[in-house]
Amino acid sequence: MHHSSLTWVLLAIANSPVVKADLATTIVASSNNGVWEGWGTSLAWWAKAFGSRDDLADIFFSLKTSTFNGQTLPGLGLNIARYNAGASSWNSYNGSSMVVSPKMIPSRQVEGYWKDWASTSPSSASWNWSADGNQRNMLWKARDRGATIFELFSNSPMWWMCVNHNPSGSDSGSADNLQSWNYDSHAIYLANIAKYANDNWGFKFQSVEPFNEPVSDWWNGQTGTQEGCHFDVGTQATVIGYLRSELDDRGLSGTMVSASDENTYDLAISTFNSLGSTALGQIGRVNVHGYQYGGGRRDTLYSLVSAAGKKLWNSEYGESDSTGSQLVSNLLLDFRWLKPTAWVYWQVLDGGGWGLIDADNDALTINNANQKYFVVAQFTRHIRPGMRILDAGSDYAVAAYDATNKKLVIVAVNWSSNSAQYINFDLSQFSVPGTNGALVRRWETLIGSSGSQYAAYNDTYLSGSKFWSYFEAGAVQTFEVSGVSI
Ligand SMILES: *C1O[C@H](CO)[C@@H](O)[C@H](O)[C@H]1NC(C)=O
Ligand SMILES: *[C@@H]1O[C@H](CO)[C@@H](O)[C@H](O)[C@H]1NC(C)=O
Ligand SMILES: *[C@@H]1O[C@H](CO)[C@@H](O)[C@H](O)[C@H]1NC(C)=O
Ligand SMILES: *[C@@H]1O[C@H](CO)[C@@H](O)[C@H](O)[C@H]1NC(C)=O
Repeated sequence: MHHSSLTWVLLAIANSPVVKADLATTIVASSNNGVWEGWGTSLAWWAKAFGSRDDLADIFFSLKTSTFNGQTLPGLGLNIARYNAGASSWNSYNGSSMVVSPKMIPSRQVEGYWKDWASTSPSSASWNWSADGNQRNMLWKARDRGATIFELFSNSPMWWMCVNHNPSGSDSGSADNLQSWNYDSHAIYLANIAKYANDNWGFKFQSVEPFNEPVSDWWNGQTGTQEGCHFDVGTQATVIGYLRSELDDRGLSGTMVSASDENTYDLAISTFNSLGSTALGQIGRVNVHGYQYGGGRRDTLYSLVSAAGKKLWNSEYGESDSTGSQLVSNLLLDFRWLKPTAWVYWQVLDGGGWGLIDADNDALTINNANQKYFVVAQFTRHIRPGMRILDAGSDYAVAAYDATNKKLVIVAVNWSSNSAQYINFDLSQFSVPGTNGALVRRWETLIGSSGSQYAAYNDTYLSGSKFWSYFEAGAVQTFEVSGVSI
């Protein structure tokens, strides 16, 4: 810091009527927590339900403002779409047909492309490229609005590859459900989809993820409500090898294999440590889910993955807190300790507080946006692909730098449930910390069930190399400072 804290307090007093409990935040200009690849959502269920809707595509994948159900919704500008290769089909072959869990939720059955094992050739009658039209439509709508990164992922192999023919998991939940004669079939399935997309769908999948929370034991064909499959780590390693070869054989050596989408940071660490050097060498990126919330060793996972020279994504995050509080807390922990280069929400449309917009994917009804929607907008509309993520030295803020436009973005929150305060931002470590007196644009959303929803203000100015803002309790604020050089 260039200024003493006394100077600081005097400055703050001179510029604001009341100053209490100030928090000083120094943005670490020399830090580099990675080049941001973007924000995304998995398609799967909500896109199967609503894949034909242009209005929803605008809301999630563009930056334009829409009116939806009487609400003004700033577009989230998501640029990553994860497409779910289905595991279900309703045909019979050689006397076999799909076994369905008694608890299966219909909106979570995703139709797959490979109907039977008669032929691996994608042009044979064993393959139906018309399957799953809705989810694919949303993929194209995302692309048409500027999404640039696509991942193909699997929740379960096709039903007929599974031991019990049930794509919700083995009968015990904890046993591998992919039959050993189908280890390569699962890889062929995904590689054929990636190749077909490359040749016919007008885009390339950047990566293919063959698993979803594979070491977890809740993928149970008797009780499952969705598609899922357990894979022991040794089986994961084998399938990763097949997938790498099948992609290469189709001229897709530039398509990454990502793994393993484990449920928690700690499970991702143990899988990473057990996969073995061959499989690790075949993975381009580690995907992890954020369901450990405030727990787990994000820092250890980051160290392991970065030391291995691989990328790291939080490829799936979700919870039922519609207020946005949990989301902001966990996202800021991710920025500080996990240092992912992309962050992907699970289902942007869903019920029970899980969706950014409340919806029922079975009844096909859509209600209002949750406050969580606007909280997400505070991040996704400002921290954009290509920016360098900077350390703000705290769990209540993150910063990002756009070198092309010399723009600094800061997103910060005050967690206090019953009191407000000023938070100060010190840019003195930048070689040019903006221009004294210049406007700092600001946006605000209140965590909770009501209050500001991405309200914009032009009322904040740089004072030397600092600025400050009053934070109501639960306020999430985004700032953009122009003319900044590192
Ligand atoms: C939020 O405000 C309260 C009360 O002024 C303060 O004690 C707390 O440290 C603040 N927390 C953050 C993370 O800004
Ligand atoms: C069809 O099922 C029979 C009896 O289970 C089996 O012997 C045969 O190998 C199967 N054929 C194919 C193509 O799977
Ligand atoms: C392919 O899938 C579409 C969509 O579900 C379905 O309408 C069609 O009947 C299927 N065709 C074949 C040959 O299975
Ligand atoms: C703030 O100023 C910018 C130009 O610097 C303008 O584009 C924007 O609309 C203004 N926002 C508000 C809320 O007045």
